Amino acid sequence: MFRAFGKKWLLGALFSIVAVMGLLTLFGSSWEISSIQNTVRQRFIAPSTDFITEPTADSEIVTKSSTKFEYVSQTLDPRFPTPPGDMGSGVVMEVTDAAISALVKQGYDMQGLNQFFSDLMSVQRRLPDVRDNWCKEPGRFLSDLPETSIVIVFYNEAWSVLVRTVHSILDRSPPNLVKEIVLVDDCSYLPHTKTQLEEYFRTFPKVRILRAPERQGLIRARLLGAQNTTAQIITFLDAHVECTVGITLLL
Ligand SMILES: [Mn+2]
Repeated sequence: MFRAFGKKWLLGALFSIVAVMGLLTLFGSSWEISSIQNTVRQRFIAPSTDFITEPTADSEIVTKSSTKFEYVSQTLDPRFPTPPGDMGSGVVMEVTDAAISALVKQGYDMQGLNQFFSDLMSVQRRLPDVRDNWCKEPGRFLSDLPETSIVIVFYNEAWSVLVRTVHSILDRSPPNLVKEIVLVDDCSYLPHTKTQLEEYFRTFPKVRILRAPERQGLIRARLLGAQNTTAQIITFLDAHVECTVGITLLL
């Protein structure tokens, strides 16, 4: 009896220590994250729309001794209404239709996010420039940055989320810095990750799709991708991110 109690107590104490350590890690790491990232995250989570500002100019030219890159904000076609999610805004829609709410639920269950709303947004939507002024100052980049191979592992990722990830990289990175994007399929079974994905990116010479022969798990799949890269620098990205000017947003 006493022994059992003692074990439980020990177990409880251990759990408490682990929990406290977990909390410390959580808060510690979030404090360590730069204020820029926090601001970005807050801005994107906050329902307020004050961050949605029109780009001051259609493009910004970054000139360095060996690098010249133009950040282009995609402009909207005035003939059409502003698409949902434009400039990083959230999709606002009251779902009253039973069929739609079933689809929303299905997307949540499958992906853990509102896939239905994601699918409503453009895969090349506009994003605001959320860089801190310090980051925008000239001379922040090295003039001779090396090119990188980007490895993205996906497993049954939603179509719009995965495709938006790739577009955002290609659309907002200096082309000479992105040597290739290696998409590693960790044995997905959703059909859109197969032929449809291959055909979609067939005209994108930098995008390659690598299929793991059997389920690897995230880290092994990343290593598989890494072994199949050609640049000296490898960048690992999740399959559900969106790159905006000078920064990657974790969605
Ligand atoms: Mn992630």
